[in-house]
Amino acid sequence: MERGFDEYKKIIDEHLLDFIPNIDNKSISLYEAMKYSLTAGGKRLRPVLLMAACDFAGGDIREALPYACAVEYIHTYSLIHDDLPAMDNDDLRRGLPTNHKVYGEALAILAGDGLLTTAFEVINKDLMLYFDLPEKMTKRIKAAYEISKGAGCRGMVAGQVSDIEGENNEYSNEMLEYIHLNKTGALIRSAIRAGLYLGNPTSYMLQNFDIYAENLGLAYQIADDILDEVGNPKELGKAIGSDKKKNKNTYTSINGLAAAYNRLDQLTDNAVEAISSYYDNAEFFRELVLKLKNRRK
Ligand code: GRG
Repeated sequence: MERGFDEYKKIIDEHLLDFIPNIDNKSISLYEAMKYSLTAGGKRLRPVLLMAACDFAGGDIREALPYACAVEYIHTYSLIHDDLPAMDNDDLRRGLPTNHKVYGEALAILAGDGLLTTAFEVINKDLMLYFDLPEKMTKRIKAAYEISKGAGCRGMVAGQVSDIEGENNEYSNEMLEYIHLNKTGALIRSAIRAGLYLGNPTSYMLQNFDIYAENLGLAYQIADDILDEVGNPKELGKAIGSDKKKNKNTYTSINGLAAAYNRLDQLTDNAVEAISSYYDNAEFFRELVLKLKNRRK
């Protein structure tokens, strides 16, 4: 596989709005609020992972594009809702005022709803193109299932509920990992599995990448916890210390900063090890997890 992160990201950035359906002019504020958060920047980690996994498994990334964009719609909805006063009540995201600060709470809720439902509209529309091609249809149904499972009440939504309920309660490390694996890890895992299914994965490959994804998801969240303590607000595009202010359970609040760095190293090593049998063929995934360990935003 020869493409790098920036090449996949460029494709996503160029096509992210292409799959948003025409919204009646009478509801144009909905389109504007959805577009505001979609185009506010962002690393595009999940759609890039989906495309890279599809490439890795021998698929055609042009066919993966609607699924990759759908995953970014779901991620963006989750950020809009997470920032709402009823959840984390944040003013800044990706260096810009949060969606509800610009459009008001009601429209921000609806923009999130719009993005979430559009994700599945896009996926279903794509599925309908393959009625007569059962093999391609099967891959797509598996990808669609992975995405809906990761986003839903056995994935991201479940993790978010436990995260919110944990404010002002002290959690065990086991509970904290459950939250991380679901709130942050589930959609990352779904993106990777969906991408693999859109190619031609072996069951061995699916297993190896599950271990990779799980470790990457946990590592990503622990890096986020560390950044919330020691990050640079300018680089992060948001204030630091917000977890502490809300009495949130984080890896650093429970175990301290040094233990968090150790755990991050350990998880990164586990992820690298999970894909080591592919040697240079999995270089993209190895480099990515190492790069994310040292991320500053
Ligand atoms: C509202 C159901 C629901 C879920 C929200 C994603 C999420 C769940 C909450 C965000 C809280 C948070 C800061 C989690 C830490 C890890 C994370 C998901 C960070 C944001 O994702 P990035 O780093 O952001 O991929 P960009 O802006 O690059 O897309």
